[in-house]
Formats: sequence, C-alpha cells, structure tokens
Amino acid sequence: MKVAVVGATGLVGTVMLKVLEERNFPLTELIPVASEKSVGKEITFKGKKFPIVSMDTAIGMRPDIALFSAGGNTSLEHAPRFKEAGTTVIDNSSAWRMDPAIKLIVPEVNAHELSIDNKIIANPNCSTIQMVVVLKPLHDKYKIKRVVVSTYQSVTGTGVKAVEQLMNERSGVDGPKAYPYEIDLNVLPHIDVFMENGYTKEEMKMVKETNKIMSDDSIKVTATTVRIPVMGGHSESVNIEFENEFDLAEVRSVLEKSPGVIVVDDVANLKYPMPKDAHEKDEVFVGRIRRDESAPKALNLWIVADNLRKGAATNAVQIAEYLIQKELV
Ligand code: 11C
Repeated sequence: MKVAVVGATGLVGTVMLKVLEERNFPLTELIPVASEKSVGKEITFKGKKFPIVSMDTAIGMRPDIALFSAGGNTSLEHAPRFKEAGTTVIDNSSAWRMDPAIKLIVPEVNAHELSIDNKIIANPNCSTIQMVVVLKPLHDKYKIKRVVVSTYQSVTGTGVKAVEQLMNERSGVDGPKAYPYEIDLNVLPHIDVFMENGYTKEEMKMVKETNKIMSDDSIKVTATTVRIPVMGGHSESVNIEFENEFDLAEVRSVLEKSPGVIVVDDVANLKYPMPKDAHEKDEVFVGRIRRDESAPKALNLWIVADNLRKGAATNAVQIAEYLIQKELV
C-alpha cells in the first residue's frame, strides 16, 4: 500500500506515523505531506528518511490511501482531488462527517457499513469515538434511550499551541494563547465555538455523530464538554438510561468482552481509568461502573482514552486496516 499522511508534521499526523510504524501497517511507500514551509524537510519512518512533499506532488504519486489530518478547509479542498486520482481518503477533520453521502466510521461499531464505493471516509471527533466504543455493546444488549455526558478534555485536542500555553503558564512564561482564558489551574466549559442553541460545536458533534455512527436517531444525547489542564487523554462521565433492565455484573462482562475496551474497575484497590494511564494506548478504558440509584434502568460510567490515538490516529489507521483486510481499497 502506498500511503499518504496529509498533515504529517501536526500533533495527530505525528501520532499517525507512530501508529502505522507500531502496527506494522502493510506499507510499501510512505508519502508525508505538509504545508509549503515543511516541503523538502524529512521525516524518519522505520529508520528510513522520507521527504515531505506538497499536496500536488502527493496527488501525482497516486497513493492507495491518504490519511488526512490537516483541518477542515484543507480537507474540503484536497480530499476530492485525491479521490479523483483513485485514492481512498480517511479524513480526521469535521468537514465531511455529517454529509449523508459520507460514512462516519468507528471500526468496532460500524465498519461493516464500508464498501468499495466509499472513497472519502470520515473519522469522528475524539470525544465521540471513545464514547460510542463503549455505548455500542450496551445498546445492542439493553437498548439505550438517553445519554448524559460531561467531558474532561486534554489540551492536546486543541493542538500544539494549547500544549504550549499550558506549559508556558505552568512555568510562568508569556506566550501565544490558544484559549480566551488561562488553562493552567483552571477549567473551561467551552470547546470549539458557541452555537445558536447555547451549546458548543463540540457538544453538538457528540450528539449528531453518536446518532450517525450508531445508526439510531432514537438515542437521545446531551453533552457538556469541558477543557481541563491535562495531557494524555480525554475523560468522560457518562450516564446512560436503558429501555431494558440490566444486571451490573453482566454489564461488566459485556464490556470486558467488547473489542477495543479495557475495564479498569476495582475501587477497593483504587483502580479506575485515568488519562495518565491511557496515554499512548490504543484502547478505550472504562471504570466506575455503577447503577444510577436516582433513576430506573440507569447506569453511570467513567470512560478515558488517548484522544490522539483511539480518538484520532489509531481509529483512522484501523479503518485503513479494515479496508485492506476486506479488499475495499
Ligand atoms: C478537542 N475534540 O478536544 C476536539 C478536537 O472535530 O476532530 C477534535 C476536533 C474534531 O478539542
């Protein structure tokens, strides 16, 4: 497989390269693509050096797969050009996600929807991905009616500038700001832009993307998304109301058997998922599994995952692996 990584020098692009390397992805040629100022520089992959090329050069090389993480506008402009060249694009931006003609894929949930005709495939938002990996097996078993989620999101979700802001503030150094307020020793109930309905775009992504990935608009979702001064992963407090009664031990066992999920839930020994432990892992971690005693057929969970891995790079690479395995590319 000839694989282009578009946005190869960004936070997600760098992790994409690492994940491709670690998973021994069947790659015959790597085409790193970045903005004009990086063209000509080199990146090292599996001990070999590869020159960073421009978008036009990459399209001319006709890759089989292009993993995009270069923002929505780049994606809208260039993904169709790769498609024209016969490349299958897996796009990490929000540009195509809600397009009815485009599949929005989390392999553990809905990879079966993919066909040879899907030449642009959307990778969901990080906070949605880690939630649906856990919701899907529970929905299959007990049918979910409603989800109330509050997130605790890592600054890495915003990008390099936000990581620098946090580190600068921590060491008392002035520098560019990614957020309207200090992030160190603070919490911002604000991710992405505010919308007409008072929610943020991040919150509405969690609603709409969940319905699309789960192919079920009957699931009601409401979200509050929050930025915290943490690196390593996003955490989520999730309250789920089911149609059917459940047994707590069975919920635990369902989740233990679910692909991509690791249950860390032993409060007697103070074991629960934390971003420090999820960092650089590909799985989604779930713990604090307990009955919501204030409502019938309701459950509380705590979900943590590395937002740059399962929330972005790993999910995109897993989609590519599925396409290869099913000969859809
Ligand atoms: C954050 N979830 O943590 C965002 C980053 O739609 O892919 C990813 C935005 C997206 O700020």
